[in-house]
Amino acid sequence: MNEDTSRYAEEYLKFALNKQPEKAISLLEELADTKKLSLMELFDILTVAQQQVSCDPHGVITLADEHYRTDVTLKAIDALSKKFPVSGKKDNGSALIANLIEREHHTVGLRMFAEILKAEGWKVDYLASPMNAASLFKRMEESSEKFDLACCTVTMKSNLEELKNALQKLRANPSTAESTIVVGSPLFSDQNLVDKMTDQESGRPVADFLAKDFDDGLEFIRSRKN
Ligand code: B12
Repeated sequence: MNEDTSRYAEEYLKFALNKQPEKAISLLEELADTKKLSLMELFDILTVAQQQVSCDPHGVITLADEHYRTDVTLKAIDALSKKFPVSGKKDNGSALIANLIEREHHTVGLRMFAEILKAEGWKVDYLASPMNAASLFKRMEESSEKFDLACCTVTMKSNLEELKNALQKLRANPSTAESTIVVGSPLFSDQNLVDKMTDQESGRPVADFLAKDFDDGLEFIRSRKN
């Protein structure tokens, strides 16, 4: 993380903490206009800020505060995405961006990555609300759409086993059987956890790529298109 990213994240968070969402969002919009920051750079600022929304040395932050700040971030993602139109970009294919784990409520990373892919020219089907994976697979079967790419996320260590099961089902589903599968998670900075993401019977990785951050994921996806 560079110095500017952490400084802007601090400024953004100060507004979000003081319940001034308009100022928080304008700050980022101005950075896009005046400093010509890219969508990825702006999302890096939001990521750093978001990772601190529950830091509380005095023990006074409530769950309501955490939800409020996350809500400001979701509004900021919306506002910034509108500033980066997709028109003129090549058509990369169709991508399913889904949360496969019902007990996984951390979805901000997935939301940002959906916008990054749209800006790259992907047609995105975004289903990030925590839901029963069986409902998602049923919906996919009914739509009979075939996805070129499927991306999902996980944050809680305790959800890794469930994710492995869900990914096996994703591989078996006609809509995603041929898809490139990418899973993003802060947990994948830990190589031990990456190593655990293999199918025990076949010994093969459960996804085509495990990304520790957006850059990592996007680089892999771009490399598959070239
Ligand atoms: C906001 C937040 C919440 C919100 C989530 C709201 C929402 N709509 O997402 C709420 C309040 C619901 C919540 C609840 C809980 N949370 Co919480 N939460 C956070 C917090 C503060 C920020 C998470 C976030 O939004 N990050 C912003 C995103 C953009 O960052 P990111 O996910 O790290 O994404 C980066 C990479 O991982 C990767 N990436 C992520 N997804 C994807 C997807 C793709 C495709 C790609 C390519 C890349 C990618 O790229 C991103 C950028 O480089 C973190 C603190 C932290 N330090 O992370 C705790 C944290 C994640 N929560 C934690 C915990 C423990 C909980 C609760 C159990 C608390 C409780 N006692 O109830 C519950 C569990 C809820 C559940 N069942 O899932 C722990 C997780 C520990 C762990 N890993 O097991 C953390 C780390 C806090 C802590 N320090 O203990 N939480």
